[in-house]
Amino acid sequence: MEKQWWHSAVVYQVYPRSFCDSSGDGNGDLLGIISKLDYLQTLGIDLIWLSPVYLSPMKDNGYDIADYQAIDPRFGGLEDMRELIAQAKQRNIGIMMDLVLNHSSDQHEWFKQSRQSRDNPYRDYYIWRDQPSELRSIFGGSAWQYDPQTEQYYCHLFADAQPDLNWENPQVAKEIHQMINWWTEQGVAGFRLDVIDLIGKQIDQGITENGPRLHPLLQQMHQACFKGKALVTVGETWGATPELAKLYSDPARQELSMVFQFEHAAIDWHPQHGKWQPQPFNVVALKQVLSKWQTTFKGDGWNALFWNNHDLPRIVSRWGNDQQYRQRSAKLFATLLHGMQGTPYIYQGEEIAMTNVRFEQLEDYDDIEITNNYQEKVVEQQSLSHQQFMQGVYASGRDNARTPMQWDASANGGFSSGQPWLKINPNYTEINVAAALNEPQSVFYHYQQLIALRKSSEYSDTLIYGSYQLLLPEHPQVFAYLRQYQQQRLLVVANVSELDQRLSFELKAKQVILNNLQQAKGAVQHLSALQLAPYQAIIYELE
Ligand code: TEU
Repeated sequence: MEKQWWHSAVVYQVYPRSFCDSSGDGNGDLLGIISKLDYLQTLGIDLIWLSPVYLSPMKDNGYDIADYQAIDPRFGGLEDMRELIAQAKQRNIGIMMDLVLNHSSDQHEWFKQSRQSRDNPYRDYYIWRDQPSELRSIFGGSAWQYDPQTEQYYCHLFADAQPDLNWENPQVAKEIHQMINWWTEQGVAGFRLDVIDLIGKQIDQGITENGPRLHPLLQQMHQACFKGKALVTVGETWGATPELAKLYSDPARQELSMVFQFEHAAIDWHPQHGKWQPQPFNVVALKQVLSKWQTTFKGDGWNALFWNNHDLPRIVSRWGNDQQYRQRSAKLFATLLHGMQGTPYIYQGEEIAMTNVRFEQLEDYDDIEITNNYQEKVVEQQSLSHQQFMQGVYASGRDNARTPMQWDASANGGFSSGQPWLKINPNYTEINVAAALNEPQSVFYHYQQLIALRKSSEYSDTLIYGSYQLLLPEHPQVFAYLRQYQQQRLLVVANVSELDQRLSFELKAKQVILNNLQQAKGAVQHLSALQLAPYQAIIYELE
């Protein structure tokens, strides 16, 4: 396999509205991000994936774009963006822009034109029909919105303020390509492509995901925008199977560097109610899914590794224990992920084990997915009670990830001197960056060590390119796997439970590389009689 610079990269996702507010208006901004670059450099990351900062009415927090080449005034201006790119570059950090190409905002000039008249030159930039189909919006309700001006319906797979672009129209592709190239000229290092598996849709056949035009469109985009440039690209693909992931990320096919697959992220969703009624966490199922992905690519694709993003609940609350074992279980999940093959992504606050939040009132939540689905499931269909739905929000709501970043114990967690756009998690007085930096055993330093191991240690090749083999596949609580590269072998072993474990491996430890418990090294030296405490995770080098 030909090596690529981004094989060894570690990415940090910033959700700009909630990261750091320099202006005091309650919204994070670009100058705020610049002020935290030293912090990110200390962590050791290579790339920042910046969730959207473009001009937006913020119906979906920037995933509704009104102008792809302007910065929303809440976040700053283009000068600030150029400054961020330059300042990051000085610290060897690249910026990945978030490309939302399936839809725009209804406030985008293209859509304003499109809805004017049926013969407007921009009419076919969007998808208009005389009659709605049965298609549902991912945010609840019909995917079709009637527009009285021209007496037709437009398609929106997300909110009605997010009309879907018509990728059947070659002019759309052309404009988008120009826009992407303009961002590349600004010096960005790559792109994350939002719900990219939807752009090949055949709406009249009811095909939305993985439509027949998807890969031809991506190959065309590659030719027009990515080819021959040192860019990294990652697609968001909820429906990806290993076979589909190869179509996107096999270097020979010239599409994307890698994709986010979500099989593990949806593993505990309810068959009918999805994320709103999560089922008990099953370690064996998680091991199966992740191991399948770890062994799927043979130079014909690449994994993107993540537990969290701005759409998912916090991993420490979801599958760890965010009370008694908050730090230890957060380190366990970090160890499991960063021990695997692929490019790891860290979501802001994950590195200090920020937790889910519980607001009593529905009104304290901002997320359109929460409010629209409440309307559909509780008010209209009455398929879930208010209480049931709130439990779902506590477990899975997207705002769990979006509460302001907790920088210190001062008012509003040091996020803003004003009123934050979304309430902060009240636990900021204890869980914050300042506290983590002051404590040598904190989750932050565990992430820092994992990144350093991957990037600049004698184990780098094994962590990045080594083969993967799952051990104890049926064990209900222990997740253990081997990584091997040439003569070097590593064992990652983690007790994903609150029980003590006794294990016996026919393997010989050379040394302990990382342990999330402070212990004399001899205490865990013998793999033939290994005792693991609750949520203990260790990386060994083997003989
Ligand atoms: O997310 C895609 C998406 O489908 C999510 O809404 C996800 O399915 C949902 O959280 C599961 O219940 C992307 C962005 O990451 C998200 O923030 C946007 O809201 C969405 O696209 C629309 O642009």
